[in-house]
Amino acid sequence: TPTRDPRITNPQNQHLYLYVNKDKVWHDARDYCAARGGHLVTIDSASENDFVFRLTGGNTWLGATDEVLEGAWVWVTGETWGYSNWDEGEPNNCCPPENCGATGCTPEHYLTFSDSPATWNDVPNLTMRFMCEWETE
Ligand code: GN1
Ligand code: CA
Ligand code: CA
Repeated sequence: TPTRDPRITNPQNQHLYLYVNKDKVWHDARDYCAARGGHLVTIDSASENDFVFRLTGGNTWLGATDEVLEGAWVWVTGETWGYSNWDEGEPNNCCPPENCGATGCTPEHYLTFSDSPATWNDVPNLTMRFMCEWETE
């Protein structure tokens, strides 16, 4: 018998989402989703932001980085950088050298939900849980 598809549909855009309860550095989370035909979650509206936050509870990777050019945030899908929901004062590329992540003292090049619910923060390459998204079946 086939197993039930554990992905959850967002009624607003019909995209499918899967919460992955594994701690990975940002690149490994990105690659995990891509290997399964999806992508690390991207957020293009307040409603999608709310949907993803409710399912994850935060402290999870979002699918954007400015590692190529500091301050130039890009989604893993290449979709337009339009909607954003930065916490006050973010992104701040904060805190070197004491702010160190799983791959060493990397700059804050990776996007996550902040301590303030559902707002965004840039952090170094920590390990975090994450969500994958599929735009089609
Ligand atoms: C700070 O306050 P806290 O620890 O949640 C910083 C963030 C950094 C983070 C790194 C206002 O957040 O920008 O990404 O440390 N917040 C401020 O751990 O400076
Ligand atoms: Ca999306
Ligand atoms: Ca920050």
